[in-house]
Amino acid sequence: MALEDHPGSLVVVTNREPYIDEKTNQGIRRLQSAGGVVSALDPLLQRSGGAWVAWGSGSADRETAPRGIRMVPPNQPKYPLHRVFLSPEEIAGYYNRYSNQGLWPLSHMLIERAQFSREAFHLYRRVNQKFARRVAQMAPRNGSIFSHDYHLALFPRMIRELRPDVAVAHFWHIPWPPFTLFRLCPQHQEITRGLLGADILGFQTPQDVDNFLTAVERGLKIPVDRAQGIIQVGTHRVTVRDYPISVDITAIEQMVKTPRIQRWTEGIRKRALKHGVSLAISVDRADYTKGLLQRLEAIDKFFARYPEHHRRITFLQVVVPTRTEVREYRRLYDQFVDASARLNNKYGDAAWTPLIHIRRSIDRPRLMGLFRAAEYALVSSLFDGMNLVAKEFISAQIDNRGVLLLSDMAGAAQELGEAFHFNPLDPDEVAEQLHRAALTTSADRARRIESMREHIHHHTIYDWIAHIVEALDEVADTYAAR
Ligand code: GDG
Repeated sequence: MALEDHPGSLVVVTNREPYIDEKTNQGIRRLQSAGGVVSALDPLLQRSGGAWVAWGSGSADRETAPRGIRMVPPNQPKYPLHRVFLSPEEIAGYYNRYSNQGLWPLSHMLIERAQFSREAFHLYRRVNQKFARRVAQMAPRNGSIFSHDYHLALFPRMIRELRPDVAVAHFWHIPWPPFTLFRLCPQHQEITRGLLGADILGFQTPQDVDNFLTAVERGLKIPVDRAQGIIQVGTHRVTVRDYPISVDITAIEQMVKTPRIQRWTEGIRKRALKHGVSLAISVDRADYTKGLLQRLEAIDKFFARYPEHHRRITFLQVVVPTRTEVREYRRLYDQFVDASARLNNKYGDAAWTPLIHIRRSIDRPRLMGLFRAAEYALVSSLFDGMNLVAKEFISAQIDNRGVLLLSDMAGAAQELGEAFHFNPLDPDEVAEQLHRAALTTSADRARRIESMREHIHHHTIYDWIAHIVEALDEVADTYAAR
């Protein structure tokens, strides 16, 4: 049965909220989260009238949400956003420490960065419990819950205990590490068991599914049916599958075709042409998993080994500072700025800047216009659940002229076989692939881009949602029939 047949039955649960209210000198400013997941789930809830539950992180969030509920979108209210408010201690323990300094680096296999403590876990559990209690109070009878990511790993089990009548799908957006590594998390059993509270458990790639099933078998000693991706925990059945996330390619195509964005793209192209350079773009949050410093090393290698590309290619790096409350993130950003300056001093001259660095976030339509204007995109994550930037770049390439250079370690590499792949820790290989990409014919570029565009057209963010929600609906129906 389709979600449309049960208006109001879906509750989306995420750490980050879709609409944030911030206090400014000019009054309250409303911000909308621009991420791919929000922009796909928000219209769904607007249509089907469900609800969203998330941490109320904005400085004016309490003010604009009497009794913790804000109707959104603010201009045309369609569904309730339930805000879960956290104390500074909870934010530090649940968000900055356990989630971002523990589970995040460990899931990306960067073990020396991972820090765990019982105290942080205690706060992580407490916040997951807060979310579960809140959802338990408001979820409709036999409703469906779609919860997300590593911040809320304990939530599925907690909500199942409180509300056995609801169907739960949980999606894990980041990689799931091999068990030999995952067991380093002191609470690995609780984390795995927490997720097993879901009915549908989604990961980005078959490899992540495989690693998770091993964690269940070896960490919890629960048998799994690998062929079907099914785990039976007592009377509860969990279906584990890969659901690779994607983008709204049609919306991106339309975005880059609007007159405003066409003019912006033309302006960028003209400026590049005037300087005789092609643009190679990278866009990331300033996160160590994105391989920013390794990328600069590879660019250095590229210019050192292939001087014929001097004054021919300019790397444009949009780096958005992120998680700045965590010291390591601030340090990474500073290191990136220093390394960029060194690179520019080494190779640049009055007429040519090898690497231009944009620090601020660019609005989404312009970013897509930039993707269209660029001739290359360089995505060099050390590990990445999927990497939506890679798919957005391909989606924006409506002229079929760009080349995607993509790390083997991004989930997207499994689907985008026509990209130029490389090992992000091998600067020589990245340099060689950049050189190869620069020499490729326009016919070859067009063939590659077209094939990847076709793939994305058949695997959009809406297909992703539909597959998960359909699976969830089936479970909800069996619960309702009980
Ligand atoms: C996690 C997983 C997985 C970036 N700078 C600007 C901007 N962005 C947008 C991009 C893209 C998004 O942010 C980043 O998504 P990614 O997928 O690349 O990476 P994470 O943020 O790490 O996301 C990842 C994802 O969840 C989804 O499951 O793919 O593996 O780590 O959409 O365009 N957007 C705008 N201005 C910027 O300056 N407007």
